[in-house]
Amino acid sequence: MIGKIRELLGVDIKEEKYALTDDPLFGKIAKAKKPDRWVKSTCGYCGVGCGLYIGVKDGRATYTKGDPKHPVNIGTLCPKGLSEHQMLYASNRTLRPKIRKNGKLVDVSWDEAFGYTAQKFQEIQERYGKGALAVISTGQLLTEEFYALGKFVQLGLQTNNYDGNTTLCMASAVMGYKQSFGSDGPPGSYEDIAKADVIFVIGANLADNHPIIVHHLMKNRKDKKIVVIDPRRSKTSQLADIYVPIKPRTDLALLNGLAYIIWEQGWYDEAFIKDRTEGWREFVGHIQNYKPGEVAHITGLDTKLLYQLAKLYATSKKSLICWTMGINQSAQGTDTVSAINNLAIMTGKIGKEGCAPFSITGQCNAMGTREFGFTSAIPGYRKFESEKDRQEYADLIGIPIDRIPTRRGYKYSEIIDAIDRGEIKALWVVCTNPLVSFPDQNKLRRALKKLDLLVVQDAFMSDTAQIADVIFAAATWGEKEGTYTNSERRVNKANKAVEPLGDSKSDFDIILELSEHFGLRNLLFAGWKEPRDAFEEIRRISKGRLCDYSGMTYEKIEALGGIQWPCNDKYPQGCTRLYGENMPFEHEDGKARFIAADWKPLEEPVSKAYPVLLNTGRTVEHFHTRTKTGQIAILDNLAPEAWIDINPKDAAKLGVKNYDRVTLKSPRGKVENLVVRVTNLVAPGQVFVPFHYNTQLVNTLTQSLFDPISGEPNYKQTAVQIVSEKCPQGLTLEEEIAGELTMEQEGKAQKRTSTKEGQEA
Ligand SMILES: Nc1nc2c(c(=O)[nH]1)N[C@H]1C(S)=C(S)[C@@H](COP(=O)(O)OP(=O)(O)OC[C@H]3O[C@@H](n4cnc5c(=O)[nH]c(N)nc54)[C@H](O)[C@@H]3O)O[C@H]1N2
Ligand SMILES: Nc1nc2c(c(=O)[nH]1)N[C@H]1C(S)=C(S)[C@@H](COP(=O)(O)OP(=O)(O)OC[C@H]3O[C@@H](n4cnc5c(=O)[nH]c(N)nc54)[C@H](O)[C@@H]3O)O[C@H]1N2
Ligand code: SF4
Ligand SMILES: [Mo]
Repeated sequence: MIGKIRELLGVDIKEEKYALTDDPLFGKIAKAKKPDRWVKSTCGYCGVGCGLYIGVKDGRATYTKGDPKHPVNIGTLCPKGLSEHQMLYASNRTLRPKIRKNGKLVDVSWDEAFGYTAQKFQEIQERYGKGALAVISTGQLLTEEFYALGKFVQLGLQTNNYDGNTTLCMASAVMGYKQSFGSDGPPGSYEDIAKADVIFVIGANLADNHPIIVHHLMKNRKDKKIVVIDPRRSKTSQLADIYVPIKPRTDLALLNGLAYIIWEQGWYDEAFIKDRTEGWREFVGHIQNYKPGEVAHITGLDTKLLYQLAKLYATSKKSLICWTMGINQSAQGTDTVSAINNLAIMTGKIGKEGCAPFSITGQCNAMGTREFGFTSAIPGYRKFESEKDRQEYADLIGIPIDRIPTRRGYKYSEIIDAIDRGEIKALWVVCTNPLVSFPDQNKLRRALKKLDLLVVQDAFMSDTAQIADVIFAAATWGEKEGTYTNSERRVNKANKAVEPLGDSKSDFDIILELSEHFGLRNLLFAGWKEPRDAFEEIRRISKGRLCDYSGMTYEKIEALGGIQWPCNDKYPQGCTRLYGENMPFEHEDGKARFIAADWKPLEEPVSKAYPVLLNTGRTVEHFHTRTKTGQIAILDNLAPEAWIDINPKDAAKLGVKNYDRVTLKSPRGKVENLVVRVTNLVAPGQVFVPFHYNTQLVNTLTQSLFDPISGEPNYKQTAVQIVSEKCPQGLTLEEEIAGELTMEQEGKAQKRTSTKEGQEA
């Protein structure tokens, strides 16, 4: 039996990876693995920010366990956290730097890798201009590394064509917060999730992707109402009191509609609106277009439900809205985020216990790059456009102001377009794997072929590393030190438990040593030896800013189990929530803004050729492009390949059952060999496929369609066709939708007038 279980779990007893407690070998293995020491650290996967201990035996990481004293997770971890130490020893780690010679990647010394790269970067920049070099980074380095990288790229290499995978992820939340409140920065805390009376979870599948937040969600469960708004019956929706099966990407209409009802019923907070906001009058004019009948039509929801939701949110004492990619990853992401903020400020549900418009972050340090990464802002939430901000920062670090760019350069997708046009010639990719994660893969791959030089800095032989000209072999989590900021602005300490594997180096050391080859180390990093030196500069340059670290030290962070910024003389222990009574909003006048934005239908709606809407996302076992989780047997064996969720009605039409294989096609490409899962979790006409797998690369299908403000891709809605062996012609369009499309095409679509029915509710 145990042998069988081992076989099923892919257990290799020789590697002493797993043993079951009733296994006779268990005692022996447990003893052999018993750590010599435990190193306190923080999980390096997602933005929840769980505290943990890494067990080390003979210089190898052998265990991970939750820190019972850490306020985020109180000893618990999700499956990825629990197996995190195994990630370090995957066979796909990059162990030494490499250069492509005669078409093959060969090991070289660090000196050669740095020397070659520096020479190439310089040649390209001299010949084509500074901006011909672009850099794409990540949300997964340590804050000290982000800060070093940002300084090096913006001030040293002097290219502002610098962005990160966070533009695929959190950019809409960032820009939405900026529009509404004058600055980035999630105002809430996990404590608010625990204490709220009502929680709206919109476009977020916490149960799979932020599992430990679910502990906070479940606190005081019987006294709270949970509403999950998602076109798909996600695992999280199964925890809800009210599940709201919204039509894909109609959230902005829903939120405007809820605002209308709250206004109509007088459920708003007049004093808060008067004292702390701007733009109310215009906003009230705007929402007149979102009467319940119209909104019911757009969203597919019943008007009674709309009234119920508006009432719940506005009239409960403590109401919180949290969201993630179902909102951000949309061509209307930024405005939808602001629409969430509108609801919070019209009801005064911000800056108070249990209240917040709360963007949950994705990667372990998506926040750190927002604070000090120098991509979309000058470190410390300063603006490129503001001369005052530029001067202040230049003075603080002692460099001439003219080194600081006066505007942000190209965003991620604009960088790819500029490569395609031949304008950008060299690309340095740090800690991200576009060859799986970026939309419209065929276009991306075409563009990358035009580069003169591709440098990839990765801890694993990612798909992108495999096509690189130069590889910088990076150390990863557990092998290096610094801080991560989690979703609730909590700065946590991550520590080094073991030495970098092989000849790999921490990203911090890579950046500092590379800067020497440009003669820039003294200008940018004078006296810096270790991450702590960067942290000390961060404390100094953030003093007085919203993301104030001045009151933090490494030691204090560890002692308190993380510290939520701002942390300074006023908030020596950190600050639980932003924008309370004594904290003005960050616009010049201290007030929040109502943002009047209109919902728009899909740019690429379903059609006769592509009658099904594809939704993409995640599963609990895997992290993104699987470089970290693909070789951890206990995770990978549970989800070894991509599947497609299909509604029983559509499955019947296609003549497919569970475990059959189908092909998906979009105007941009096709994905074959997807395993069918027939399920009511998706509605008819909609399918869901995880995006993790390079073997069934779903981003071949997704569009080059981006939010105009944030630049975030519209990953969640793609019109596709499904074909199966039995049904090679694929599905036909639902009659009702087909009818509507024809009407619209013929210009006969009538604007529906709203009905009065909802007002009875
Ligand atoms: N296991 C695991 N955990 C992770 C990650 C991982 O790769 N694996 N990645 C981390 C990162 S970087 C991120 S960004 C987060 C992402 O965490 P989530 O945002 O929770 O992840 P997704 O699965 O991409 O999408 C969330 C939900 O949006 C819904 N959705 C799709 N379209 C719409 C729509 O039009 N409206 C609404 N309201 N909802 C919609 C989807 O059905 C899905 O349930 O997870 C983090 N945690
Ligand atoms: N269709 C679709 N596509 C999506 C999404 C979706 O929902 N649907 N979600 C998007 C989102 S939210 C995100 S965040 C992106 C994520 O997309 P990516 O950023 O491409 O995904 P990761 O696999 O996390 O890539 C991180 C890379 O860094 C490497 N790495 C790990 N640790 C270190 C380290 O310490 N140093 C260095 N230098 N490298 C390291 C890993 O091996 C890996 O290659 O995907 C996006 N793509
Ligand atoms: S919830 Fe996130 S931070 Fe916590 S253990 Fe899991 S992956 Fe790590
Ligand atoms: Mo993300």
